[in-house]
Amino acid sequence: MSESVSVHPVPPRLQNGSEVPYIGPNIEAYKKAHAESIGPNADKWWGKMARETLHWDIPFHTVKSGGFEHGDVSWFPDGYVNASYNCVDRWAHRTPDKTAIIYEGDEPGQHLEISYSQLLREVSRVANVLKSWGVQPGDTVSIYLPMTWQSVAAFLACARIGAVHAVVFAGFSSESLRDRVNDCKSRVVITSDEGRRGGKTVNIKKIVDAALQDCPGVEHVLVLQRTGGEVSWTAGRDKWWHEETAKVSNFCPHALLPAEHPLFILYTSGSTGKPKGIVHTTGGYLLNAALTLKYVFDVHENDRFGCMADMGWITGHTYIVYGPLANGIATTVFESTPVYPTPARFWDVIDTHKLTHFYTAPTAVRLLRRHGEHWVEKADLSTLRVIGSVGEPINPEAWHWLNDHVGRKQAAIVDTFFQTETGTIVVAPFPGAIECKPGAATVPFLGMEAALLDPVTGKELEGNDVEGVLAFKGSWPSIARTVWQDHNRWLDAYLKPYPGYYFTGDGAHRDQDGYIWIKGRVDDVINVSGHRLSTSEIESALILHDGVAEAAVIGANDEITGQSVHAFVTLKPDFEHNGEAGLVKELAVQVRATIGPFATPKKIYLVPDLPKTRSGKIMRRIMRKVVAGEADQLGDLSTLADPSIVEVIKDKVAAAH
Ligand code: 6R9
Repeated sequence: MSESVSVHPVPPRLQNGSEVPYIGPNIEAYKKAHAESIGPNADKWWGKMARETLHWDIPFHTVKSGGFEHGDVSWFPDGYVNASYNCVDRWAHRTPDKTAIIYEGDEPGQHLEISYSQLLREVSRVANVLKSWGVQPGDTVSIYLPMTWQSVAAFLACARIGAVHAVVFAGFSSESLRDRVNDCKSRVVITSDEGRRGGKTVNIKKIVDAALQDCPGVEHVLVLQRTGGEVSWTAGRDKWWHEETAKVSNFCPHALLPAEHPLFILYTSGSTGKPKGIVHTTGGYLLNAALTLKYVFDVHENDRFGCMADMGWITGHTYIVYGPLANGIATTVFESTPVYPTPARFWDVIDTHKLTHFYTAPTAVRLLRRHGEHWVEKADLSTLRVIGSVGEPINPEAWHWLNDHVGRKQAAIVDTFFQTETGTIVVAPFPGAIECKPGAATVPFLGMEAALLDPVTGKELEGNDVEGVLAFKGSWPSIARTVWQDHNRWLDAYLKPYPGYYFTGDGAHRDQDGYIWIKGRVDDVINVSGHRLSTSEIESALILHDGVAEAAVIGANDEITGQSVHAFVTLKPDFEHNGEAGLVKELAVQVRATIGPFATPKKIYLVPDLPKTRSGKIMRRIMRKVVAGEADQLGDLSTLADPSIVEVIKDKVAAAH
């Protein structure tokens, strides 16, 4: 592979642009900075960064306590820090009129800029409403909101008073929302009447109403009026955002919170069915959100950052809300889609708002690439300095397309690897220092020590040109602390597989130059358009259908979405249906309704049986190979209980393509 890889030097806008990169001009600068931030220097380095980057209400004396060995990591444990104060008040005091949020609505031309002082007032008002409902530090508040600028205020209002926000991506079904609200026991839900996306109306409140039928603990629902559409109303429980915020004061003092106070819960899929409520704490998470944004994107004071992710995912939490605002720069809240009303939308947004940074996912790049270059050519993209990619490995073709047509060989491309659990970017290039190779996530962030382990022995693989599972030695401030009310699950999934290390669940290669290439998940997690889905979660959704006996779900390569969901389903013997096509549709609807539209299988195959070992284990490997067109490489089938099923599966798959 290494022979055909192209190497791209630090681009012109990071060599002789108006800003001098923090880390540069070459890899030696990175190596020096990294060496000074790890090993025996780590605590000193992190302590200095924490003091310089954040405002501490009460300074810390201890940098770090505990570790991965006992699952008791804590950072700055005796310090007090408030995320809302750090993201809003600091800048509202110094530069009240500076833009905090660029809101780009669904329809082109529908945009607003919100200043730091305006944001402070809105955050304060929402915080005061929550307080008036008795929300206390440590209480959870569930948020199910579309991509409006007030969503940012909802996050920060919680953080201001020490409430723990649990944001649920507004593409999740009512059932998924219900399970999450119940799991974290929220008394309060924040939502909107409707949403707008791609010219369509999304019935947000309707989904919330359906979910809350089975959430007896919810007492208050704060409803933002986004469209003014008709919605059903539960008197006593539902309150309009604009009415409630008009009753309270425009200022709310921030709560004094220990650094280890939980900032948020974010649910994510693992290898088992039930989503995990990943818990992040205030000081450590905020510090790394601020630092990774500053160094990986080389962000300076007057920059205008545009992260196109949804706020309901970790990328949105960290790189729409906390990272940009903790640096006091402008952040973009983009409500629409890359192709609405045309595939020129992203480029128009960058041009209109003079964005300096653009952060998206490979799936969007592949989609836009398919639409052709002519959509991007007309836009003035000369303000862009750094373009980021996240969510899945970026194919070199997509990387080159970004570099040629969006960056126009003047801007840097950073392929950033991280996870809900790591909170913030952990592997990425430094744009002013490192020559990039398309497809390589490149090097560990400062203060972090990546390790490749032999998957079987757990032994660390030294040197270069090695391949193994990706893990991290020692903790860093933004690593999650636990799974909400299930600490053993945290330990079992992440810290116990390789004692002393945090295990990412991804495979990786370190090439001859020491660059890290992420190879994808080594567990049963599928990545569709950057959305993490567990095979067992989708299987469980399918089995909810009356007719389904068993289901096996696999991920297959997909040109646009990276991977796609393929499901093999067996029916109960006495189940009667009116034809396969209708049933397949019903099953797809079942998954949409249970998890959300983004989890819908691309193909569903009805089969008489699944390939199983004699001990009853489903051999997903076989289905994976058949769907990948590699049926000639099925390997050893001798452990199969009924080898004849393989032929049936081959025929089914062939017929469906
Ligand atoms: C940020 C985010 C995490 C999983 C992760 C990995 C994949 C993310 C990647 C990448 C290759 C990158 N992933 N970034 N793979 N290159 N630059 O996506 O968080 O939703 O928790 O997913 O996404 O497989 O383990 P999350």
